Amino acid sequence: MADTYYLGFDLSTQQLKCLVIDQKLKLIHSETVEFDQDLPHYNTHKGVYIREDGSIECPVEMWLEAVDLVFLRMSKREHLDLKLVRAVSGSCQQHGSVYWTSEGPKMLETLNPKSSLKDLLFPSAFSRPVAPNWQDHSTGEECEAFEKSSGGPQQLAQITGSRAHYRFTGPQIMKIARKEPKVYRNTAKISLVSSFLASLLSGKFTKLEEADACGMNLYDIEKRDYDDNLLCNIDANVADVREKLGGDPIPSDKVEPVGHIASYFIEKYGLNSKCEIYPFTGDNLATICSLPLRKNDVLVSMGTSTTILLVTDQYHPSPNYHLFIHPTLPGHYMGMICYCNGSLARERIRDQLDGNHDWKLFNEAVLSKTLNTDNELGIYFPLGEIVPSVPSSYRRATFTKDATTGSVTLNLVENFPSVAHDAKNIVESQALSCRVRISPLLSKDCADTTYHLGQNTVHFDYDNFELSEYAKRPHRAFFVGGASKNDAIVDRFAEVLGASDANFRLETPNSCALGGCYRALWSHLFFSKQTETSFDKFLDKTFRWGTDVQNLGMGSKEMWQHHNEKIAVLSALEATL
Ligand code: XUL
Repeated sequence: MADTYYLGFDLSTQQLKCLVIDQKLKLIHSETVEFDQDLPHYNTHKGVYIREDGSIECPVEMWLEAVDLVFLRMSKREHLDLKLVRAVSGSCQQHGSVYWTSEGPKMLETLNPKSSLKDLLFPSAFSRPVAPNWQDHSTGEECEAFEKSSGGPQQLAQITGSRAHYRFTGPQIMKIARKEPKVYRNTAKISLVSSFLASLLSGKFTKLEEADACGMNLYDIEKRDYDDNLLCNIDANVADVREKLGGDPIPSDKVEPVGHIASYFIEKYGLNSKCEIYPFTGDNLATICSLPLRKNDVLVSMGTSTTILLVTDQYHPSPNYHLFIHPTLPGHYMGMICYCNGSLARERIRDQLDGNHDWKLFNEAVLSKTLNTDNELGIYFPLGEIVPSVPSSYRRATFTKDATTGSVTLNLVENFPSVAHDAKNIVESQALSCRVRISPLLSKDCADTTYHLGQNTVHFDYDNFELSEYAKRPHRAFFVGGASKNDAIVDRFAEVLGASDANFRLETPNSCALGGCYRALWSHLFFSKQTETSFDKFLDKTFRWGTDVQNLGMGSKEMWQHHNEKIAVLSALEATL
């Protein structure tokens, strides 16, 4: 069978990347345009402008130029025949928004290949030359309005999967409607960055993609419709706001191209007229499409901060994390839990143990069987934390538990007997916090019934559950990011989370763009009826398990049980923050 190619774009903050894979998922080519280096005339710093009033924005013109440049470079690569590309999808920075004039969408349909996207579209296709970036923090008043209009953070999270966030598109559009009324009036259509790029490539205005639309604080996830009450924050003329957003988003369960590649790219760069464009999504959503993640699997990204992405069928929103509709698995959601205190907090303790920043002593403590921390628990937040939502704080405690009632008595202490205790305790409490936050997002049948955790009620964030709620194990855990290379840290995390089926470690340098490639390939096969397999099963089968992941083996079940003992203690200790 002749080779066919699939493109996955990633329009992130600092670069535009395009990966090419073949039908066997083999990487054929990777092309990158770095905004600051390759397009220095825009004078961006790490891809953005930071304004005097603190707003953070990206020049849309730069993105147009980057799209031409990435295609120009690819068209010159000898080994890459762009005629073989059958389908395209991709991932983009979440929450950003692009504002079109009424001429803009029409201009997309008649792009002359003799010119450039920038000269053809800029500035007249856009009512605003810049797009708000996810790092923007200037929408405090608008966020307040969103939470007020829905009844509070919990109610807003219940409707849209998240409480109000500065970066979310609804508050950002509201700010523009209030502070730049002329711009807002001149705006006929609004794209997310993902639907903007899909629009450029398909040569027509493309609706928002449903999963990415969940990052706006506007979309009612359970009703799968915009919430009129929330739209009202932008403008009382709700029908007009809906019209600007292009009507209902493209449902995630509809596998259909948004169109074919625009003739501009066929004539200019030699793409094939049969090449299909599938919906683009947000970068975090594309990351879960780059891995064979099924329901009840979790991805733990261990960087400066710790981020958990998981696939769930439980709609259990919280103001402390995010739920989005899953981009490719109908009836499922992606949970995203972001902790501020990850590596940085651990490194502080490492440096107290070893002035040369060496992990040896820290790791020995983490793995030590003789260092007894059984009746200790610590909380280490050098930075303010999101989960739980508290300012910078430290707590150390020893505890006793009443054998009959299970009630916990804490004894707060200034220090443990040595810093080695902190090393062991920080890794354990970070992992335990992840465990209790993912539990309500796991299916009921993930509960391990071997152990009886007891009926006492414990409190975490906005939840009051019986302890038994926390007897759930994810099916598989995937560890990525800098700290996942540290065996001691990752082993202990795996042990506390207690995945029932497997623990894997992997490197994900291109995950967002790869997610786009896989979505393009699977969508093409599914739409052309070459496969009936669902996305997760397809990826599970085609994924290169032998080469792309390292199996870490199973954590000890006894050790998992051992950590059960500290769940109520963590709840009690968090109550002191
Ligand atoms: C997610 C978020 C960031 C951006 C990065 O909510 O704001 O991860 O998507 O591009």
